[in-house]
Amino acid sequence: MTRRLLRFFLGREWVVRALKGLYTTFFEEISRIRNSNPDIREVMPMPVRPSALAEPRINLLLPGLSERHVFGGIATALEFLKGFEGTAPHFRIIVTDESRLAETEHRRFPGWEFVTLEDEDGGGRRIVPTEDREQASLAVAEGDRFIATSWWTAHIARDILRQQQDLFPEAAPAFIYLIQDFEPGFYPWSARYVLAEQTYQDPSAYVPVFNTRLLKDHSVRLGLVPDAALHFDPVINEGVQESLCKRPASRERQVLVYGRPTVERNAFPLVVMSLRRLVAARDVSDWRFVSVGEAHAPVALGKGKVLESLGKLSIDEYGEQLGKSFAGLSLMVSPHPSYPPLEMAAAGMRVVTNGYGEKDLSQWAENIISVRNPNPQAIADALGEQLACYGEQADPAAAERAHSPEFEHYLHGSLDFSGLARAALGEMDRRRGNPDTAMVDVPEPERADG
Ligand code: TRH
Repeated sequence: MTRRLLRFFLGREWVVRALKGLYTTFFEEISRIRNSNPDIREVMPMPVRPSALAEPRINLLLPGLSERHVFGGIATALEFLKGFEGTAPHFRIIVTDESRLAETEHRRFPGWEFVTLEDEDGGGRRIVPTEDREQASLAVAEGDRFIATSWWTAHIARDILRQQQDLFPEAAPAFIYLIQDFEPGFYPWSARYVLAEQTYQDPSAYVPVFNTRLLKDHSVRLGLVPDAALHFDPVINEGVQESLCKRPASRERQVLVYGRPTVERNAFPLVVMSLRRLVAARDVSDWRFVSVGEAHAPVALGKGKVLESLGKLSIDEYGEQLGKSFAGLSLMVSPHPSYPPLEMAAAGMRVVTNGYGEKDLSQWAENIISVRNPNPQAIADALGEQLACYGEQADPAAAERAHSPEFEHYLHGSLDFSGLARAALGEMDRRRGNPDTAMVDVPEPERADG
């Protein structure tokens, strides 16, 4: 009720104007309150206590598990964990940024037991939220091995390993680091930037596994890892695939935008500026512009056109939008391709995205147009050219004519992480007692093409 009322008032233009005025007048006071306790909560230490659990256990350190957090990165990390089946009898997911998980979330993980930090340690499959770790400790045994999935979970993994080594000198000397982006790039030069950067700088501390060869190559060029580092290339999300197969595509005059205003790397201002140029320059009166990924207010594009937001959809609803949109615009300022442009291309849409360094997704599929220097005019031009093709019969086989091994693999491959999991664990063992041998002869992972 209070939320609804607040939302109602915040939707009034005069309220927003008044609040902006207040903010400007009291900026110093507000800044004093906001910065009264400078801290980077996500790297808060994880106190450890000894556990007598005898057999090995694989631990996945994940920032969040609630459905609202699950986009591509977390979904991939959960799949990655499945690759470790058979390598240990026990599994644990340590959720670092959530203090509890709602009952509704429990149902999404059948076969897993939800526990708290205070509970007595035990085997099996356990999920433990640890945001409240100031008051309690994590039970760690000699056979615990850890997988970090973001820069701050890498800091936590190092912190845990240091304490584990003190308790059990025979414990594993390194952790596995699933690297899904160049994460210092998520911030301006800052404390978070430098902390994120550090996680790549001591190669003896971790065994990297990169999400995409593109990202690995970027890191090799920066001198962070050797070329022999492990990597995998993604395959289409099973839910998206099912949703696409469920209904025949019927292309409407609709542009689907990946619109996440709070995720800087998705460059929402650039998306909006480009759409405004497009609307100003062309007759798009019979086109609809729809944004998915995160709820935001409708954005005026000029000439009465609006970018409507559908928010974050279920995978099935998202697939439905992919099936009915003619064109897509999805930006990602990073060496990683991100999943949405690939999903749009797999659905047969005409996709405009951006290049970054060596990233050029137009090499992946012929219905992806990668704008090398993404600026509003260049993006508007590229999108306009695609919309002009609407009269032409949409080519249902476009996605089938994948012209790179990566996209072929994305469409038809299967993602079996078991080979990579074994290679990563093998590398950890190899380093035991001799960190200098790190990454010397790790074999290239096998591609699990279908
Ligand atoms: O987790 P993500 O935000 O992306 C991350 C980071 O971008 C990281 O830098 C990248 O390297 C890593 O993924 C691999 O998610 P991303 O790539 O933007 O993928 C979005 C996924 O979310 C997509 O696979 C489908 C799903 N999705 C929904 O469930 N509902 C929706 O409405 C939309 C638009 C997407």
